[in-house]
Amino acid sequence: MTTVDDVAPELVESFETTIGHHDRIEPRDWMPEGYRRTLVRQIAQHAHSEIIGMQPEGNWLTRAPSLRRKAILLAKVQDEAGHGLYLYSACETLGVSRQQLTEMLISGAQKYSSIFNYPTPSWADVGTIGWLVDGAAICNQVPLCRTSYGPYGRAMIRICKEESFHQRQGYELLMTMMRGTDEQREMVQESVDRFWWPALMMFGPPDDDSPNTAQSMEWGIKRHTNDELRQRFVDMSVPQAEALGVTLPDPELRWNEERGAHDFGAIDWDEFWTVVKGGGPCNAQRIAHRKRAWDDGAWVREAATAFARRSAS
Ligand code: BYC
Repeated sequence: MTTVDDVAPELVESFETTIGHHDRIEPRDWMPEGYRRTLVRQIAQHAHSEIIGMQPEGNWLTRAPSLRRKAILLAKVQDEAGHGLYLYSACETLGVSRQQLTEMLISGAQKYSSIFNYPTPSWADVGTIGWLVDGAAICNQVPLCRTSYGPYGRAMIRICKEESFHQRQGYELLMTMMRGTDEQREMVQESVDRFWWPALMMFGPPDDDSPNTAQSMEWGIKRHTNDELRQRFVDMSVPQAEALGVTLPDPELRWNEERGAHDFGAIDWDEFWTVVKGGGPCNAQRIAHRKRAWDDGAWVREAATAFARRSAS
C-alpha cells in the first residue's frame, strides 16, 4: 500500500490541485489509498443497491395490472440492472473485480441501501418507490455527477437521466390511482405511510453521526452532507404530496418561514441501524435471492470466460 509519505511530492500535489480545482481524478492518476478505498466502498454500495433494488419491484412484474404497466415496470427494472453494471465497471477501474464485489455483498462485508429491505405488499408500492425512492435517489445522485472521480461522475450522468423517468412514472402511476376509487386512494396513502420514513433514511445518518462525510467532502466525492440532501428532498416532496392529495405521515411537518425550509419530525435512527446491520424485514430474503441468482449463473460466467480465453488465443 502506498501512503502519502512514500510517493513523489509532485504526485500528491497534482492530486490536491485537481481536487482543489474541482477537476476529475482519472483511473491512471495517483490517488491516496484512503480515497481509493472510500470510492470502492461508496460505488460498490451504490452498485449493490441498484442490483438488490430490482427485487422489491420485480416482485410485481408478473402481477402488473395491465400490459402497459408491465412493459413500463420491465423497462424500469432493466434500467436498474444497467445502473448496477455501469457502477460495477466504474468500481473495477479502482482495482477490484465484479466477482470480488459480489462476494462481498453476499457475505455481508459490503452494504446496500437500507430502503430495499422493506417489503412491497401492494401495487401502489411500485408507484411509491418511483416517486419517493427514485426521487430521493435523484436528490442524492444529481450532485454526484460532479463527484471528483471521473468514471463515477460519468456513470451518474446517464443514471440520473433514467432516474428522472423512473420518478415520473411512479408519480404518474400514483396520480392515476388517486383519480380512481376510494380503495385505490387508500392503497396509495397506506403505501406512502410505510415508505416516507424509510425514504428519509436513504440519505444516511445525521451529519453529527456520519463518520465518512467530512473526509468525503474534502475529497470532492460527496458534494453535500446527508442532512442537506434530506432537507432538499423534504422540501421538494411536500408540494408534490399536496398535488397528489396524500398526507405525509408526520404531524410535525410544517413550513418554517425563518429557515425557508420545512421542519420535520424525528427519524427513528434505531430502526435505521437495525436495518443497516441486517435486521430489517427483508434483509435475509434479499441476500438469499441474490446468492441463488449468483450461484445459478456460475455456468454462464464459466462459459463466457472459456469463450473469451479461446477467442484470445
Ligand atoms: N443504507 O458516514 P455515512 C437507487 C452506511 S439505489 C445502508 O454517512 P457515506 C435505486 C454507510 O455506508 C440508491 N447503509 O456514509 C435502485 C456507512 O457504513 P460503512 C443508492 C447506509 O458513505 C433501484 C455508515 O452507514 N444510492 O437509487 O458518507 C430502484 C455511515 O454513513 C445508508 C447510493 O448508494 C443507507 N441508507 O454516506 C430504485 C448513493 N446510509 O460503509 C432506486 C451513493 C449510510 O462505513 N451513496 N449507510 O460501513 C452515498 O451518497 C453515500 O454513500 C450515502 C452514505 C449518503 C448513502
